[in-house]
Amino acid sequence: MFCKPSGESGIALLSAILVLVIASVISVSIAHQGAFSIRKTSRIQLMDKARHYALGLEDWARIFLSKDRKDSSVDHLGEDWAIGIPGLPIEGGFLAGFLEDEQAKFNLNNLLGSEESVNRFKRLCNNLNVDTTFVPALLDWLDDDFEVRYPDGAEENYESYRVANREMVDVSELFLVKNVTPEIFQTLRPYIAALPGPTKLNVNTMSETIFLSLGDDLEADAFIDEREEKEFSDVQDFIQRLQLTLEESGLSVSTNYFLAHGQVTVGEQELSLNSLIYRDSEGKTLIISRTLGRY
Ligand SMILES: [Ca+2]
Ligand SMILES: [Ca+2]
Repeated sequence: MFCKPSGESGIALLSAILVLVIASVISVSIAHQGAFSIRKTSRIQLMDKARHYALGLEDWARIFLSKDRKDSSVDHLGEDWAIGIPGLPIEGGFLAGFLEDEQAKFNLNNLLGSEESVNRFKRLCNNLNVDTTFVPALLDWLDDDFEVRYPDGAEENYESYRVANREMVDVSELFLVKNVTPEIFQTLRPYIAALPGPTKLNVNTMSETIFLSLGDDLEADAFIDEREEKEFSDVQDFIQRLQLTLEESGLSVSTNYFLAHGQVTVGEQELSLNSLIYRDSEGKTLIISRTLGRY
């Protein structure tokens, strides 16, 4: 869904940058290990090579995002960063990757910031037929006090539970919250994020489901049609073109947090990469978290 081509020039540029990054990855890899034939290398060497490629993909993502911020301050799905790499042959295998806008999703850490965020989250749950009984326990999990919210909250007194009493670092923490079933977690998973501090939702990248959580009686078709016509230049543009009457707080047309996904196969070795990247208003990037694992 994030692989929208935005024209040949974008793809050509993307490939050119990727080739440069991969070339540097290979030279680092060779410098580390000495030149070797792929057939003669051990499993560990192949895995090491796969890791270099995965980190190369991450570098590529950072370069790309940095360039994107210098080009414009608006982020939308027609931009080059949203194209993705469906599968590029490399020596002994292939690599693939794509970037996901984490501000297209509901940030669970926004819940303590405003009543409006709680309303949006409950609306999201209702629209997905998810029972909201767990929401007070989630707020207790996040807030830094030990006062149980009535009637379904949960602090230290709940079974063998240890509440975090701080922001979530990863959405998987939701799974630990009282009254969150595996079904609830799986249903919400595609629509939620755990980002540091309060963040805004990007109206240019959010899904229909997230759009519908912004207010009652909204029309998703009109939203998608209007956005495909042209991305929203600012929040006012979004409100006016769709003739909306809703709470404007917490909305934006640009993004600071992206999730880079990568898959690398070298010989028998397969490696996945998930890196949360922060990009500031000048285009400087920072890796917030990184998971490298076999898939
Ligand atoms: Ca952009
Ligand atoms: Ca608490």
